[in-house]
Amino acid sequence: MVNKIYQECDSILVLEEGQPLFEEKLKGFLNNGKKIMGRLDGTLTVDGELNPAKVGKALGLEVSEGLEVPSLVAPRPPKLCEGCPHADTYRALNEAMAEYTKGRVFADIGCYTLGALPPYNAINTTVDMGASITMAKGASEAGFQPAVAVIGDSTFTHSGMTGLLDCVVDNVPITIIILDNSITAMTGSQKSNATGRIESICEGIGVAKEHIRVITPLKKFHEENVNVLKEEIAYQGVSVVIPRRECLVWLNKKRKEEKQKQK
Ligand SMILES: Cc1ncc(C[n+]2csc(CCOP(=O)(O)OP(=O)(O)O)c2C)c(N)n1
Repeated sequence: MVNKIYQECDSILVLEEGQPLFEEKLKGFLNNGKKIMGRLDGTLTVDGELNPAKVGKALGLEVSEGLEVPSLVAPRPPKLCEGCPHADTYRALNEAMAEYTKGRVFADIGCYTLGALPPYNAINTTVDMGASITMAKGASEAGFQPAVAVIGDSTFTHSGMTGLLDCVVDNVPITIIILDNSITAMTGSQKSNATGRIESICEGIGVAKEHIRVITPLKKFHEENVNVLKEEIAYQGVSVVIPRRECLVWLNKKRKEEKQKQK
C-alpha cells in the first residue's frame, strides 16, 4: 500500500502522532527522489500533539486562529464508559467515605483514573503504576487515617503487590481496593496476570482472610457494597476489597468474537 501511494503521488506528507517512526522508515525505504514531509523536515513540529491547526498548515491551508474544528475532533473530557464497573465502585466508595475529610483516596494508572473527574471526583492523587498503595501507606503512617488505595487488577500484579507486602509487615491501617475487571482495559484489553489469583496473592502476602472481601459492583448491590467498604475502611489493619465485574467493552468484544466463530 505504501509503495502504491508512493508511485501515485508527487510528494508524501506523514501525519504521525508521537515520534516520526514511519516517516524515518519511509525515507529509508523509498528514498529515490520524491519529497517526504512530516516532523523531520520541519513541515510539522518535532514535538507536541497534532491538532487541526498544525495539520491544516502542513497541508498548505490558510490557518487562522479561529479555525473551525469538526465536532468529531472537538475536545471532549474523557469519561468512564456507560455501564463500567468502576463507576459503580466509585459511587459506593464516595458514600462510604462521606463521613471523613477529603483527600484520602490514593489511586493508580488505568481506566479507573478517570474517577478523578466529575461526576465521581472520587480519587485524589495519581502518580504512576503502583504508587497508590505506597502513597496510602505513607499517609496512614503519618497519621492520616483512614487511607484508601485504589488500584486496577493488572496494575496490582504489575507493581502493587510489593507495596502490599510492606503494609502487611508494618501492619498499617489501610484499605486497598483492587478493581478486578478481568482485563487490562486501558491499553486495549490485554490479558491480566491477576485474573483468578488476587485473593490467593493477598492471602499469600499475609492479609487476613476475613479482610479480603469480594463485592459485585452493580447498582442492585449498592447498599451492600457501601457497608462492606465502610466496615473495611473502619478496620484498624490491612484490608483488601475486590470489586469484581468484567469490563463491558471487553465482554461485548468477546461475545462478538464467539458469535463470529460459531458462524
Ligand atoms: C510503567 C508503566 N507501564 C505501562 C503503562 C501503561 N499502562 C497504563 S494503564 C495500564 C494498566 C491498566 O490496567 P488495570 O490496572 O487492569 O486497569 P483498567 O484499565 O483495566 O481499569 C498500563 C499497563 C504505564 N502507564 N506505566
